[in-house]
Amino acid sequence: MSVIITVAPTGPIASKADSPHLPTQPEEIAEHVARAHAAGAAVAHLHFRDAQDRPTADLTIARRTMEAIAERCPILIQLSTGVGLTVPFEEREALVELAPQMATLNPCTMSFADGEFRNPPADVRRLAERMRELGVKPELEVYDTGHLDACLRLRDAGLLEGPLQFSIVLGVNGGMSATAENLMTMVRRLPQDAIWQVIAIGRANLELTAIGLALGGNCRAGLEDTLYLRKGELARDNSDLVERARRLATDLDRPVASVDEARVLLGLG
Ligand code: KMH
Ligand code: ZN
Repeated sequence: MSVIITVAPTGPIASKADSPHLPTQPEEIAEHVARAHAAGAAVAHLHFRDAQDRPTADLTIARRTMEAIAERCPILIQLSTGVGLTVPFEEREALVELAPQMATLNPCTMSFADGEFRNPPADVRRLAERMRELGVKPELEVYDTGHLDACLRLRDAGLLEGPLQFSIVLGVNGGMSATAENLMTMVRRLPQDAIWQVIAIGRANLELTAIGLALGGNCRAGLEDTLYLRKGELARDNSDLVERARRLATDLDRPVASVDEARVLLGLG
């Protein structure tokens, strides 16, 4: 089965002080995404920053970034509705009005690093409903087993249509830790027809990405998840991390999906 590689170029947490290579402004992000697409990424998971590099759900910035990417490559767009810890849910959910092919749906409120990541049940249900109306495919970000159960309840309530698409997120302080055992526990609990990828934050990124690929999952690569290519060496570009994911997949004898193949595999029509 082909591997869908998602590039996550920016995220909501790191700053240019953490790595001068982090793209934060529309044109920078578009340049990184274009190089990541050339390296094998079929999906771009996008967070936006304002002029002061703070996480934002500003629709003008989002539109400008999406247009700058579309001018450069045909990569599929997955908007983060997680956005950032300090952004109100009402602003976060408005991003799906831009009708991207995909957007994330975070099913549960949780501690997240030193902050609180608010996803009240009624807000999550409203967002899931709106995504269904707009035909935006939810990418379900699960940080623990209870989050997976919450997604299955949304499905049973008719708010999510299968096959469900999951990101198993490991290594966030507040979610499950980044261990192979936790990954296996989650993979075993997924619905049979689920599409899934591993998102491993920090130093376990490479190992757990490799295990996820070996288990038949897709993968995510990018500076949102790790700023380092290897211990003590900052990744100079998102494409370096995508190249590494591509090598892992190829060495595991799994072809890397093109954008068109990814569109079919993800049921995007
Ligand atoms: N906003 C972060 C706290 C997502 O991309 O939807 C988590 C996040 C998940 O960004
Ligand atoms: Zn994200």
